[in-house]
Amino acid sequence: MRTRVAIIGAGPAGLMLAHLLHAQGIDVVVLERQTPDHVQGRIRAGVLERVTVDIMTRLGLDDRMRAEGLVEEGFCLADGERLIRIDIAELTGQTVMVYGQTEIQRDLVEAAQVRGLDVRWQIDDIALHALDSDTPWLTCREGEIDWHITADFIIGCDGFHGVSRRAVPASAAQIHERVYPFAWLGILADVPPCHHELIYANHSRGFALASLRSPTRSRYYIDVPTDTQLADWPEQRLWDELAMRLGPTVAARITQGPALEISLAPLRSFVFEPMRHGRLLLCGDAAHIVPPTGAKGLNLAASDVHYAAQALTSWYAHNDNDGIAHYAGKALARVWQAQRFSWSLTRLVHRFPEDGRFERAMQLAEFNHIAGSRAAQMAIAENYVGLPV
Ligand code: FAS
Ligand code: PHB
Repeated sequence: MRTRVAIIGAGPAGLMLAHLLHAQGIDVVVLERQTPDHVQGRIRAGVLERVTVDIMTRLGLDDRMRAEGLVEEGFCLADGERLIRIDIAELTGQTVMVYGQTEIQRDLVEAAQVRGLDVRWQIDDIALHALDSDTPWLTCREGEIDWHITADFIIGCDGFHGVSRRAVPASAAQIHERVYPFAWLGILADVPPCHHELIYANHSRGFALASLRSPTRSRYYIDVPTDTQLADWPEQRLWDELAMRLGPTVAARITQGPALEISLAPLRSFVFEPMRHGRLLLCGDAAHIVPPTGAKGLNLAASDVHYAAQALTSWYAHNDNDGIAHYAGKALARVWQAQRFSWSLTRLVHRFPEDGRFERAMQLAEFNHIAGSRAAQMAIAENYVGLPV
């Protein structure tokens, strides 16, 4: 089989890129290990930067997002009882959109079927070959059929546990990693949110996040030790802990309800370089992971896709190799900015077990600085809405 661009992974990165290239008349095939239901059932991100909203709009897939999504003009940092509001709209002229990754995934998968994108599900044993030639190829199995697929480019959009990154020779690879000493325990429930904006709370008992999906659906997180088991946290214990960490004023507005989903997510900062090896480009979690504190994961996948689509489109339209040659540099520059912001916000709103009195005093001083400085609030706001692509 011959195609122009073979994309591994039908998560948000893979499908956004496939749609963008398909819209340019570029032949793509998407190879996904899971079923559509499995991919659509994952509960992950919820805050969209402009780069992600713009891609969905360019694809003509923004109707439901605009109808059901919530435009957020600010968010809050809570230091004990004190709420510090970051007015992102006033400070940057921009907003973020609360619209679940599950919904984005559904919009992308449904449109792929309607628009006739070649997406293959339940594909096994993908192996990549000849990445540093002009005709890279891969082998894989679809049920009983063994495929040999030749392409001009292979795009690794297969997430942190995928195969693409591992196809880059170790001699050419560099890994930067920080694993955090806590995980996020998240609950999704069909109850009205306790606040119309997100609240990131740093409490003596630990971190808590009050987030939302709609006026009737809420998403909450607390941090827990990495060896935590879900069985350790019956729902009532989670609601009680949330109330303590968010403080009495906010707690009084929490509506409890049965969980639609409860999950644990480890926290890590991870960057793999290079994001291009020959004719293999890496996008999204396949190349980098951020702690979810900055809400950057999905949005970084979108910015990689933005640069990759631009590079591939000009390659096919103008035989211009410049975009491809500069893809890794451009994407990585924005990745490192988001890594810095996610790491610094994680440091601000979490209590690290190794922290002593001095580190805690530094957190308090940082909160005081933010509370009193427009410049400090501006720095947080411009990173939260997303730096320009
Ligand atoms: P994805 O992981 O979404 O998609 C990769 C796809 O490749 C998957 O469908 C997978 O099945 C497929 N694949 C893997 N290996 C394959 C193989 N060998 N062959 C074929 N297909 C293969 N971000 C936030 O901003 N806020 C959050 O709250 C948040 N919560 C998260 C919670 C969890 C548990 C996780 C894991 C991530 C969370 N993120 C969050 C980050 C998340 O949003 C990711 O950044 C986003 O899903 C990245 O999208 P992709 O790069 O497309 O990777
Ligand atoms: C979420 O709503 O799932 C969410 C929001 C903001 C974050 C992380 C997760 O920083």
